[in-house]
Amino acid sequence: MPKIQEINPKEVRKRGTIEFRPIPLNQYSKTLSEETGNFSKEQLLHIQRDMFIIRTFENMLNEIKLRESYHGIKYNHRGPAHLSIGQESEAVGQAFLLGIDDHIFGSHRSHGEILAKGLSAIEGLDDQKLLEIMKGYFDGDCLAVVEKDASGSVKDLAMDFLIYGALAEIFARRTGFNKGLGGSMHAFFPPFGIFPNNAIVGGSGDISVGAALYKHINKKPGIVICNIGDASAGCGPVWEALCFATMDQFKKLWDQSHRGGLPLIMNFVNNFYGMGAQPSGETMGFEVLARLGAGMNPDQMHAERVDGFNPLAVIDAIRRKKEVIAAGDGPVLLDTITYRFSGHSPSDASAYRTKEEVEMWQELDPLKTFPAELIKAKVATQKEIDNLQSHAEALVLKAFKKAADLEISPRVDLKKTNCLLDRTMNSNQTIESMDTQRQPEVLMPKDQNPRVRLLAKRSRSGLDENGKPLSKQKCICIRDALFEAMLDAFNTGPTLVGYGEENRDWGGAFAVYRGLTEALPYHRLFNTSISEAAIVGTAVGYALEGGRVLAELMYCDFMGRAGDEIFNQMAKWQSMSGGLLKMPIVLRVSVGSKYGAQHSQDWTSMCSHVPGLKVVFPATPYDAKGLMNTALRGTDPVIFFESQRIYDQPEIFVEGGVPEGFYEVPFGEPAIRRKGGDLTILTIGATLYRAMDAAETLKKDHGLSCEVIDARSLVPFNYQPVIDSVRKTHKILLASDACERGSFLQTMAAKITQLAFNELDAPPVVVGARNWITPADEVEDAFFPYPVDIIDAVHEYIVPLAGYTTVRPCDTAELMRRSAEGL
Ligand SMILES: Cc1ncc(C[n+]2csc(CCOP(=O)(O)OP(=O)(O)O)c2C)c(N)n1
Ligand SMILES: [Mg+2]
Repeated sequence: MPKIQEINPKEVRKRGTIEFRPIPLNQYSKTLSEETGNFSKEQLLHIQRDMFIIRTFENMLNEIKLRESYHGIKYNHRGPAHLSIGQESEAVGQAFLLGIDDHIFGSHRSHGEILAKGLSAIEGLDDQKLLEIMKGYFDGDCLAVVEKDASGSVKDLAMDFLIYGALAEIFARRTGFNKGLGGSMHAFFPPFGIFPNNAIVGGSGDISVGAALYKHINKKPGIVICNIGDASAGCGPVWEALCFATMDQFKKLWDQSHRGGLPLIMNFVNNFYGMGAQPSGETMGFEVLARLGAGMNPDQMHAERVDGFNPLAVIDAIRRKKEVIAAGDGPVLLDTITYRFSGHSPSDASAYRTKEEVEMWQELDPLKTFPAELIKAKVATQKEIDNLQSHAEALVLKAFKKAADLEISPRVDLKKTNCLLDRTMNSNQTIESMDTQRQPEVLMPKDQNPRVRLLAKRSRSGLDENGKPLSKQKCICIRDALFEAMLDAFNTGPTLVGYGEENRDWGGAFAVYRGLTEALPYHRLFNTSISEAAIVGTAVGYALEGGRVLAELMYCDFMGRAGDEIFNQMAKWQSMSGGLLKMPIVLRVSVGSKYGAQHSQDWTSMCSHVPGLKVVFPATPYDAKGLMNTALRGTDPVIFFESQRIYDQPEIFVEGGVPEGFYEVPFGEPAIRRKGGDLTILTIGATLYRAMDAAETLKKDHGLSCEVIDARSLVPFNYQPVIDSVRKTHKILLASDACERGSFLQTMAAKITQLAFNELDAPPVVVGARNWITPADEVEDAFFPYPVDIIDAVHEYIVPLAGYTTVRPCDTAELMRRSAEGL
């Protein structure tokens, strides 16, 4: 809570009521004839043309899914096709006023939005810009296919390009918009302002907020529209997105030049159904979706319901909402009603609705009513309408013929070494500043920062000149090392923003951010709502737009709240874009201690399991700073694990301690912390220090010389130094604080066995935490691996220690019992 805003009991205890304003429903009432003065004939015909193109495109996919043939050409499309037949006017109306700086994010049902936005972009761009975009996109791969038999204008070519690029993507072709790696539910094309569509219901909710945040903070032109379905209103992350998007601070606390609401339209594409369930009337209680805006902020998010069956009503709404946003009063919420005539997917038996209901809506089908209006208003003749229809059919057929042909549109070859997915799972770049045109905004030079001044008095090493440990209070420790790296990055990259819970004022729950509040304006470091999903989801949107984020989830255990955002969004968009997009997000998570079962688990294995994330876990101040420096200059999503047990750990391994200046520790390289020849101990995270103690005891009491290796990084990981060590010791034990079952150590143990089987005298042995909940701090030594557990395991499984008796039962019978009982 910022001190400048006091909570006055007199105010908050006052009697009163909240007044809500009426929420407008379908207020647009003009006829097309009344609008003819506001639109040119050409514009009105383009609206009709675009609706025909989308309908024809979707009908073609429907034919293929149902009959495996279109215009006599056989084709089996194995992937999904969630069609938007019936919803065309909504998409076309929305796109009408948008330029390429206006970015749309969508759902599994976004083919129509892609085409509508693309067609609108083509209309708005000049030939030179269009050619530049098409030639520059994936080296002109997609253009090359459509260019071959092009006749007509550049805009005609661009329309072929758009329809073919989208279809080739749906058919998983290398020439598609995302190299075929996105597919029907994820296709997108950023140069036209078409941003990722999402197969996770409501997935675009928080991502769009992050995109709008990027525009707001970095003063980029345009607005963001989040197109999500009515059923997504039941998704937690969508609520979190609404909370995050409407935070008071944007309008109350951020400095004048950044004050104002986010440039965002949360547009619920309301077709009144999920797959088959009805949000209004069955699965939600809002009755009218637009009501949701009422609770979010005093502006009620300017919510209203709009008739999406009338493209002109949608255009009118977008025009008015753009004005609200331009005045700094965003975000806004639209409940745009529409109806899908097609099933949810082609396998839909329509068991959940009546034929009569579908027919009622079909009577109002905009593809019949709009042309009738055009004719009635004497804007077009029947012949002109028919020509538009045949033009749409010719365009779609032409694109289909090319996209269905494997010679013309091959698939990516994923079977060769260093294939496209090998190359796009990570972007592996180092980019210091994501925007070289601008200087980072900071409130004071680094050397005047109060924490920097305090740290200047501390020892950079944890050891004195005689190698004796110094008092921790006198040394730079892990939390300080992290702070130094972050401060440096905030002074280097202008787009870098840091946020999470209690990051500002409080200084971060573990004092890592202390000193940053003074150094950074609100729009670069801020507290968020307790919305873990939105913290990560907005970071994804911010990064997709071209920025860099340092996000924090206070405890590792809270990752569960942001599961989709971490595992499906942050991890996957780089490769799902065919390598087009980057995801420079550093997500800090700390493994807790002392706070019991829901605050102390190490979930490194989950993160390492999901392809697309880099995962590091420093255990020393030198590495904390060096790895954070690397992470904050990289272009890949990094889960940056920290351990609360060692935030106050000084540097005891690296001579000279933590360097004052900038340096990087490369990802993937384990560090040897103690040399030895009899046994290798490989650790992850804070367990390092207990392994060092165990190594000392093994040497002193049993004459066993241990080589201790600190993994530092889980993904990527270079096994070479470990294999080299095993070649010497022929034995290895692996230890970490993660629960033993399914721990990443098991993967490492299996890999080491596979890579160095002939070198091993004993099986690699994993010592992790027990497969229990984490008990209270007072008894947690029964849970986490301690030196005694390491020594017991050495004795029991690797090399019998003369005169030693196992302290805690861990023999094979005990391990078999645990496993049989699920422990
Ligand atoms: C998180 C999640 N839950 C469930 C699904 C399965 N699913 C796909 S679409 C859908 C219904 C979505 O309805 P709505 O958001 O209204 O969009 P519409 O399909 O009507 O366009 C469901 C349940 C999913 N893809 N993601
Ligand atoms: Mg729906």
